[in-house]
Amino acid sequence: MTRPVVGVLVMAYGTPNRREEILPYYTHIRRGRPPTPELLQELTERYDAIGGVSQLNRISRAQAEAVLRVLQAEAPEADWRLYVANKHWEPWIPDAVARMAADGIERAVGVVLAPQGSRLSSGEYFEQVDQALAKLERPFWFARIPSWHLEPDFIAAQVELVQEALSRFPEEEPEVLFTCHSLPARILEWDDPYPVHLREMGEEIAQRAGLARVHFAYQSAGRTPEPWLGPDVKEKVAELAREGVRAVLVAPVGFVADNLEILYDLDIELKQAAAAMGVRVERTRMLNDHPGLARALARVVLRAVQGAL
Ligand code: FEC
Repeated sequence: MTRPVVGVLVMAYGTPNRREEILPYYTHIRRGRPPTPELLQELTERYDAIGGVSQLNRISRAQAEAVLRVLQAEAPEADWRLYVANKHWEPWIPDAVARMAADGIERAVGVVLAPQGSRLSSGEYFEQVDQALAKLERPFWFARIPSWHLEPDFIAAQVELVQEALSRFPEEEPEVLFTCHSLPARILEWDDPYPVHLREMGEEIAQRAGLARVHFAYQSAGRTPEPWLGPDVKEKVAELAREGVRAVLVAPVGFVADNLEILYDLDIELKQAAAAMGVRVERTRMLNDHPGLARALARVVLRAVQGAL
């Protein structure tokens, strides 16, 4: 008997692979509006500060391939076909969907390399999928995974990262601050799950790691005039500093890889600002190639296609 073929579309944010790609990448993030020369210069300087480019595309691909290996080992009854695509840079999501159709995929599942859900986060990835599916002559069956923030293997991996980071504070117990990327505050008008997902992730990890207290903040808000979700991570550290706190552990649980928003916004910008306030800031390592991430994603993929195999 032939095994059922299942397409797995793993979607990531995307990053420019070289300097010349920063302008078109930034323009895509801004929905086709090119940035001002000042904004472009500022972003280029941020990439320069982390070594010229971000390794996000390479890490995302490796994470997707690890998910494929778990699926092949745990569910050999299906013939898993992996597709990796980005929201803001090539390989593009619509191209991947067209390729899946050309390859004869009839059943597929999509997952985003970000644990929490929002209409303006995971929702936008699936909008790109839906638009591409709508252009096909014969759209195929496509299961969506809008979020996976409480998946046990993911939580267990985060607990391990928090505990490892706490051991870097032998003399003082830090306050632990969980963060996600900020989003425009207008998401609060439509009961978006994003803030709840951040809180649920933090509380679950904190309870399992035995933390007495937790704090929440948003980071890396966009450079636009509209209000963004807060408190911003810098404001939150300043508030803790005013209360006499001198050590903070930041756990950026809304991200799964080393990327610009981690390596620049936290490791350079936040650490410098915190040092000026007399606060030592450390952050948890990112999941990157942690096997718990691949296991968690493989489990949610399997659940999403169960019944269709
Ligand atoms: O390593 C890299 O090169 C890529 C790092 C990167 C990640 C990332 C994750 C998220 N973003 C989210 C939402 C927004 C919204 C805007 C926005 C803007 C930027 C800019 C850069 C950038 N983002 Fe990003 N984001 C990353 C990089 N992001 C660069 C442009 C410069 C700037 O504003 O800093 C605002 C768009 C606008 O101007 O209208 C909104 C969300 C995530 C979390 C994960 C996800 O995939 O959803 C949400 C990584």
